[in-house]
Amino acid sequence: MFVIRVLATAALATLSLGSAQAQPAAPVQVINLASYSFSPAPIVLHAGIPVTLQFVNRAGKGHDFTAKLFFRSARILAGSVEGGEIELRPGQTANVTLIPAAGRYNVRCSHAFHNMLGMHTTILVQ
Ligand SMILES: [Cu+2]
Repeated sequence: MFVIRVLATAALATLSLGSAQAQPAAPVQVINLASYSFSPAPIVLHAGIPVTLQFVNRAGKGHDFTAKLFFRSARILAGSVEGGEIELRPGQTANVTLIPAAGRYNVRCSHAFHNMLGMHTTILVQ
């Protein structure tokens, strides 16, 4: 029984490796959310180059990454962006792969008072 389980796990691992390799690899840019800041700040990206944004909420409360114009201007390749924002529960991580368009964009957390408390920055795509 143990052997079968090990073989099944190995087969699954091979399958998931295979599908990961089928995707074009994009460099990962980690974006940390904390109470009440984003880092890095500003967020600097290369125009026209695919990138995976990995949003990590390191706080013990919910935050979001709201950048409507940035997401509207970009070409989203993978991941879910609803209404120009990424909502993150405490400790949650979310990935979005996109091709950013050149420009300067505002980012904020839309939760009540968080922007006022300093939770905003800029995305520079150049
Ligand atoms: Cu917030």
